[in-house]
Amino acid sequence: LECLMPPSIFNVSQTRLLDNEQGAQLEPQFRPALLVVDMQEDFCPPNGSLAVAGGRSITPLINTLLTSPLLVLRVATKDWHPPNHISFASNHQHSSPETSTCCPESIGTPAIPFVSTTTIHNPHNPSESYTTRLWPPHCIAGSPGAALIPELDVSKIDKILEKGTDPRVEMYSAFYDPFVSPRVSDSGLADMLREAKVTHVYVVGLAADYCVWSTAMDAHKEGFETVVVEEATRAVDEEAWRGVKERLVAEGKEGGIGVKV
Ligand code: VGL
Ligand code: ZN
Repeated sequence: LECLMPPSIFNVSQTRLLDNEQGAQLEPQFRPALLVVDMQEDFCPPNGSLAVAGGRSITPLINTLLTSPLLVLRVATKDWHPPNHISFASNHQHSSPETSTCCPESIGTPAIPFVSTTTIHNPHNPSESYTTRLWPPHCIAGSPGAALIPELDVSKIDKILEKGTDPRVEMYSAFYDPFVSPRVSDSGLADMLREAKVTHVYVVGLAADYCVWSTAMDAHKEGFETVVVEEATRAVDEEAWRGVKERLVAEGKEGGIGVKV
């Protein structure tokens, strides 16, 4: 079983566990958590409205990682949007010529899968804004597409967090939305990790170039040593993943905290 563990988790944890057993430290120095991001039907072939190629194929590895006795916390996230969510192209019919071809009236399969972008303003502070990509409707709260895929061993999960529940903001990260002054949505994940005295955060799931990346950046920002287990992720766009991966690694170097991929 251990040989199946990616070296990034297996090697580090072996060393740290030994330190702890020798009682060298009063406070354990290696308390890893696993974050399983958005392993939902809508992100998986064959029927997902925003299917990521190979999305289902990483589940056996994730299930193996979930059995690691070293983990002090195992958290799964669900993208969980209301039907009027700001990230749905169908909710921006008039925002650009392209979007008008997408789902004219209600939720449905868009004529073209990925259309355009929109600028989102902080509802509490209109001067703060960001431009974000629009998507086909996906992970509508309570719908079959929002369900975790049945292959995932949810019996091992300690806590399931829903994110993206506020219709007014995009929220790729499992921690919070991109606004800072003030923040609009916070899942409480950072507090949960600190309460469990987590030191290391391992991120797996979908999609590498959006929610996994964004979650890893925030985990690092919150002071956790952060590792994306690349074998246990898949990207919407391989090219985009290569780009953001560089930023992850650079971030790790700058802060002196390892963001290993
Ligand atoms: C995601 C696009 C839109 C993700 C979520 O889970 O990576 N991507 N919403
Ligand atoms: Zn989403």
